[in-house]
Amino acid sequence: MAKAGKAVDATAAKKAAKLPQADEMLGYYRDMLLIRRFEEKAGQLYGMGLIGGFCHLYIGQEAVVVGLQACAKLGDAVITSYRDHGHMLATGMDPKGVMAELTGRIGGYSKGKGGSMHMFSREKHFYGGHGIVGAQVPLGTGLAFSQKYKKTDNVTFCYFGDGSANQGQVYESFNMAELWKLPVIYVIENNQYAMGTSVSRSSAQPALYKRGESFGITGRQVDGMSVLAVKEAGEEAVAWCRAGKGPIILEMMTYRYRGHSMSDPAKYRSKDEVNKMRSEHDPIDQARNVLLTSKMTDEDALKAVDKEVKDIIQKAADFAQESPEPDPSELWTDVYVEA
Ligand SMILES: Cc1ncc(C[n+]2csc(CCOP(=O)(O)OP(=O)(O)O)c2C)c(N)n1
Ligand SMILES: [Mg+2]
Repeated sequence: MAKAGKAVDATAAKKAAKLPQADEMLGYYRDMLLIRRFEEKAGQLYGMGLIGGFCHLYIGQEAVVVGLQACAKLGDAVITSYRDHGHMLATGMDPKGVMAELTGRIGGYSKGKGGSMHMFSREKHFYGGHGIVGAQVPLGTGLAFSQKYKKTDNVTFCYFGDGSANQGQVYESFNMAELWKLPVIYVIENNQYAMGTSVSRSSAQPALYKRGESFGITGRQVDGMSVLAVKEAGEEAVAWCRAGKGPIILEMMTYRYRGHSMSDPAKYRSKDEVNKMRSEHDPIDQARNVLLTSKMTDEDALKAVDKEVKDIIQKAADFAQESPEPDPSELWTDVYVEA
């Protein structure tokens, strides 16, 4: 496997990336933990039959979105696939509204009518949540076009998977984005599988960061299990786009611990492979190690964060079960834009 994470001690982390301030690092730990606990709870509620339809968990990939959101500023846009709960939480969307959407309740972001794959927040500049593989890539490119056309200095983070990187529409988007120098960061979350198909079985050019070469788009391969490595790469990418240099590709080497969706028994990979990633490269454990070995914080402070996160998630789960189902009349609303 290429460059997926290394077990990090504080010295290695210092070499790999400049250490941030203690409160920043603790913030990354907290934000990754929030996503992890949210997803675990969503998995539980799904198992209890409280969530219907599709549900794709982000567990294992938390460092990617948390590290990149740490580089974002107000007005920067985010768009992604169906594996989207982590992105919503990282943009600051309310865990209650996200969880209630999963349970199909009126308190959800799409009033319970969209479910896991179809949530949006104009306020947080989160543009979905897309179930069609690769569909978010031309849409994200369009968001970046709008940012440039309106003369903002915002950027778009357009996330897609290794499997999606083989979609034709990705290359049409690359062409236009480079031609018009659009401020879009194409984030390829290479978790090494597209459903049950590994990158090596499906990709003639498995180094996905090179996929923009024929358009003149620069690409970087990044350890997506290390929030610090992600942040460092993100800062370069954001500065690149804000300076008007056009798009850039970040291939994040990452891993999902759970199946593709809740119905995937994941027979295409061994338990050893998964366990090795979890025990040696886990992004949250790595952040914890950095925090403790560099003495940025202590066990008590981490316990307080764990408790805070647990409470938020429990409240979100309660809200998601108490909020009523949408009234049948809701079938007729939100179909078209209502003036
Ligand atoms: C156009 C299209 N083709 C096929 C599918 C079925 N499908 C859903 S997810 C998926 C795999 C995508 O893998 P990847 O892009 O690596 O994302 P990941 O699930 O690993 O996050 C496929 C083939 C789909 N939703 N849309
Ligand atoms: Mg994948």
